[in-house]
Amino acid sequence: MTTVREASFELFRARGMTTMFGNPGSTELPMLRDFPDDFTYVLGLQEAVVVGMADGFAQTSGRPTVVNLHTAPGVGNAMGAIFNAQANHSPLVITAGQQVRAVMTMQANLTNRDAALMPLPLVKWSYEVPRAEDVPAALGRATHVAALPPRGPVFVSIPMDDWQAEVDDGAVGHAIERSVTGRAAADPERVRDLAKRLSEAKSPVLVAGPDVDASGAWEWAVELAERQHLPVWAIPAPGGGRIGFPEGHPNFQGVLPPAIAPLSQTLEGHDLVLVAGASVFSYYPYIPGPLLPEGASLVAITSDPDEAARAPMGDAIVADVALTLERLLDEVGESDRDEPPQRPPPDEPPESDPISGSEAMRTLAGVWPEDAIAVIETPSSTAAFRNQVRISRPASYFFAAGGGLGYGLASAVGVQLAQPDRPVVCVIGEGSVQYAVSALYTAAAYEVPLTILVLRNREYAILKWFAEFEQVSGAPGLDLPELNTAEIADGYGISSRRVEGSEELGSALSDAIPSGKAELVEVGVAPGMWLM
Ligand SMILES: Cc1ncc(C[n+]2csc(CCOP(=O)(O)OP(=O)(O)O)c2C)c(N)n1
Repeated sequence: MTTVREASFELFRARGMTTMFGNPGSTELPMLRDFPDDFTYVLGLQEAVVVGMADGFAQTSGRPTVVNLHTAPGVGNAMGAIFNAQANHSPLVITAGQQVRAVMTMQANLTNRDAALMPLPLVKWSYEVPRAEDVPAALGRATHVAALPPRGPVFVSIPMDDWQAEVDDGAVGHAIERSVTGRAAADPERVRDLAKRLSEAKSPVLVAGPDVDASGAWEWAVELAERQHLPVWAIPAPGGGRIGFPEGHPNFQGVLPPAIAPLSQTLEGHDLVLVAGASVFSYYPYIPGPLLPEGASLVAITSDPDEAARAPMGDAIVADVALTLERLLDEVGESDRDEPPQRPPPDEPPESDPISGSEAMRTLAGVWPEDAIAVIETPSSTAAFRNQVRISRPASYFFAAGGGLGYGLASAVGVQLAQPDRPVVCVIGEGSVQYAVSALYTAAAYEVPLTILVLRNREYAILKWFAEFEQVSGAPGLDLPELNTAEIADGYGISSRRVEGSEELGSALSDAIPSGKAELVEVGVAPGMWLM
């Protein structure tokens, strides 16, 4: 007879889910007993790190990824990271241990009371299995729900005595064999309408979002822009977990500002705004104004019905972005509109001591390997990174669309684990490092060859910018005078160095990126916001 544990691992194995991220407790040990040799357990030392690593791994591998957390406190620690995973559309199958069934009603120590309520509303589905033998079916269902569009995290609470129970082999066989696919094609009539609107528009513009990349629509977006002579903008940076269009491409114009009034001002002169693979829009801060420029209409293509429904303006087509753009290309020919204007190359930032965030990003751009992947959590230098480095390959940029710090360092470890042959560079503020600092342990222990570039500006720079914007004076807690991240990294077993100036920075990065091991480079930068 087969046990719940054997059947569950068989199900994971059949779906290629053999890398699991976790932090164990006593309630999880029965799941981990005799851990199969063909599985990898990646230990994170705190649950926000566990989920962040799994998020990067799931997005990069494209597969649902198993996470195992320690009953209520483990889930509690993970909540901020689960929030990010939801915003990132990251397919995580999150499991947590639970007390044995016999003592749950008396609420013995470690019982997760109302376990399925706890991660709501951040997960797509949350469940505690009614009978032990149903665990494999619940995990099967969880995997399908996580992977169906819009992808996202799901949660299953599993009492610790369930793993030894025996299953119905026939039923489990069906659960393991099932395939469920969710790439929906758009209504052909709507696609023809859109093609007509696009061809007839005088000055259409394409706005590319993260799901272009996640759905594999990158080449279709490029083809559409080239054929229709479309200028292309990226959605506002805070909501953009991935890049949907090559930022060094001649049609690319830049990153849209994140607030209502300046965003519509930027699109002025366009009569049709085509948004692909994004919500419309993830605005912040609030600067009221018209949602669209005078005379413009908008159409969004998204695989997420909720994104479509909640948009404050425009029409939407709910369907797979890649399939829809591919079909749209069948309907549109070469345009005779003028080619869009070309964005100038990035400015050379003025010299300063310490260097500006822009100069640090320019130095990074100078040593950037063509196939490198960026994981970004450097609030005051994100705009400078986008402008200076101009990532132009798919699946090469990851950012917390939810805005919760702690994603960057953790996710970078997961991205590198899923892509061992591509260089991964995490660019991160010294404040942000602290939210997931123990990811350094996993990077060292699992020999993850990640490069971490820490920008040390001795403050929460972006919050000082917000304080000015919100006309808040006298707020405490915005300075970080002496945080030595390089020494902290040493404590976790990561080789590190502190540098000053672009020359030292360039040479440190040139050593670290191809070194084949985890290295941290900390550079001093001037306080402030760096937009160029
Ligand atoms: C979990 C979480 N807590 C707090 C914040 C608020 N927050 C946004 S940016 C920021 C400062 C980050 O500092 P640092 O990484 O040094 O970057 P800098 O702004 O200096 O570039 C903080 C605290 C957040 N986004 N997420």
